[in-house]
Amino acid sequence: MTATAPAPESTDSTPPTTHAGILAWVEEVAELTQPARIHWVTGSDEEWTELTDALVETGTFTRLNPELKPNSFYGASDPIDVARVEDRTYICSVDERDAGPTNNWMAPDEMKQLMRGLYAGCMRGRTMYVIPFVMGHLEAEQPMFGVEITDSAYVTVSMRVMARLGTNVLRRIEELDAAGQDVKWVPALHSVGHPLAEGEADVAWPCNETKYIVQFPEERAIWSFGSGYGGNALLGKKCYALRIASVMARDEGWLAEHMLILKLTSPQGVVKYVAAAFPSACGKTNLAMLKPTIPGWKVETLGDDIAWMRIGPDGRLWAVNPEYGFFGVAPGTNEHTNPHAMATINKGNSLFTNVALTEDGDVWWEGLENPPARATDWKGNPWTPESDELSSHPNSRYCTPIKQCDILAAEYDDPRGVPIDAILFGGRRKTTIPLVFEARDWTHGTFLGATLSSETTAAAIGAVGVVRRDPMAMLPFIGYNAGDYFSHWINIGKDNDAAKLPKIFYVNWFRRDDEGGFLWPGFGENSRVLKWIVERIDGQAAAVETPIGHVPAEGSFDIDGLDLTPETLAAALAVDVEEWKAEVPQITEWFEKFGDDLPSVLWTELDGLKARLGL
Ligand code: GTP
Ligand code: SPV
Ligand code: MN
Repeated sequence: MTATAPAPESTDSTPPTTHAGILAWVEEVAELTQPARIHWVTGSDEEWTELTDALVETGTFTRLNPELKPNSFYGASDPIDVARVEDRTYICSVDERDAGPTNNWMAPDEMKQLMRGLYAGCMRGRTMYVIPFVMGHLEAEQPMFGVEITDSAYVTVSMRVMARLGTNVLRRIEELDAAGQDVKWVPALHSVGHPLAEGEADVAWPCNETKYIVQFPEERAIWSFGSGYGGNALLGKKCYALRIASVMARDEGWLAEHMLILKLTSPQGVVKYVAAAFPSACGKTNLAMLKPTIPGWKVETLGDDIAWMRIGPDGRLWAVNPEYGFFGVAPGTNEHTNPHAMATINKGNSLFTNVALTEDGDVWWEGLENPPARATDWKGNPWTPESDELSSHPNSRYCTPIKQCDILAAEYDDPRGVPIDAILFGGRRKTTIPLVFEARDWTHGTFLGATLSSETTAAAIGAVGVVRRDPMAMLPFIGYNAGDYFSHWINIGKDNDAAKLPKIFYVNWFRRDDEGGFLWPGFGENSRVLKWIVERIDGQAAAVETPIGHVPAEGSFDIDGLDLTPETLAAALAVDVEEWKAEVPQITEWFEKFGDDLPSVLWTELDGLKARLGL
């Protein structure tokens, strides 16, 4: 228990805007939630300092050693608030069918009534922060505005890392409004659900056992209650940029996807742009910042989690990253696996949650070099390398500005984005799925995406290591009927020139040998997979046709200088017909969930696979 948070000095109840819609909403929320004060977030450095100082004072944050991690902070959550809560996440469309069959649903009015009950007085004793933000560029043709209201200073400073926000966003909204444009902005309401009675001391990580993460797709509104964790609370990220944006994308003919974006330059100077969808904690951040092991190849980063993709005037698919920071999985990150992420966070200005705190005021996690002799683990207990418990939660995270990334591609600042040459789907599978193979065409690629499977991870509450279908790595993020989502993907292929669309590939870094070890070394060596993909696109690399798609032909895949036997590579690339035959009933069962909403071409694709497998 620590002292009640002091009011930051810039807190001022005089609203710094005349925008009627925003003012009315802020007033309505304040009326309902009864905050002690209202703070309109400016996004200034002074404000960051005030807020982080206050968070240190309340015990939420510990300031890290400025010589090691300048302007950086450590925090530990309540152990009941460590990941996304998929079973508490709802798509409250007017019609239940529009949420089905993969989302939780409740009628919007019913949900609102229930949540108004939870929100009533929920900000008592707290500051209500009003955060004007934009996902993507402020200079975009149609800027994607939002306003998040939160009663968490932790969420406010995390939002400042992850999204473009503050006074200039508010000014732009007002400008466009004054110019008579119908400016759309997504109202996003968040509360940790932990009001403070008069004189009651705050806790380091306020939250509530009851949690709701709710999207209203028709209204384009977000209501979140009870959690301070990333994807549940930084509402610009999964709630807006994926769940709500996927609905906008359906209506407007574009794609909002759970994908990294990278730029790859060959030794000959040929540039390709790659987007890749892997489920949560399955390797997007690591691939996005990959340091190639093969000579002469270069990777630059554009995004590590979300891609918004639109068909450009040239008929190609152009992608932008709507985010402004990385919210990355800490465990496993080190100088070998992800040196660029290490360099990014070591520049400072970063927030660390649920990792271990060392005695010299640094952070540590499993997989990082040089374990400290002693540390405080994420639960606040003394920890040594001999301890039985993990020092860090498996879903512990760093939150760091993307602008600090030393390999950020210059195109990151271009509101038009980059034209995508290849889309990769991938998951975490011990068996069955080869290291890499190529789809036969866009529709087959959509089939591969729609049937993507992966073992569950610690990024969401629930069992870990269970194989589930995670279509396009979007299972927890599709904001509408998933059958319609598949149709939308199919239509993108139908309505556009196939020759100009990206080629689709499927990868699996996680296949195991009989002893349980990874068959493929992964990380920087994944550049070899990217090389094969680029050479396929340019018609240079040979492939063999198999029942599932095109797999590297012998000799076409570069393992020069890699300590890997041809037999191991063959095992990593193998298409085992028996394993695939076992996959078919699972795909059938998955497709049956969708009833008539499944585009029939996906059944046709499955029939084709069965025929090729001899079923
Ligand atoms: P979210 O932020 O949850 O969306 O996750 P992500 O897809 O960005 O995953 P990330 O890159 O953070 O990787 C998650 C875990 O997978 C980390 O512990 C990595 O060390 C591990 N990982 C990433 N790439 C590879 C790889 O090529 N091989 C192996 N074996 N592990 C990997
Ligand atoms: C994920 O779970 O896919 C993440 C982390 O990227 S969160 O922002 O919490 O969703
Ligand atoms: Mn993610």
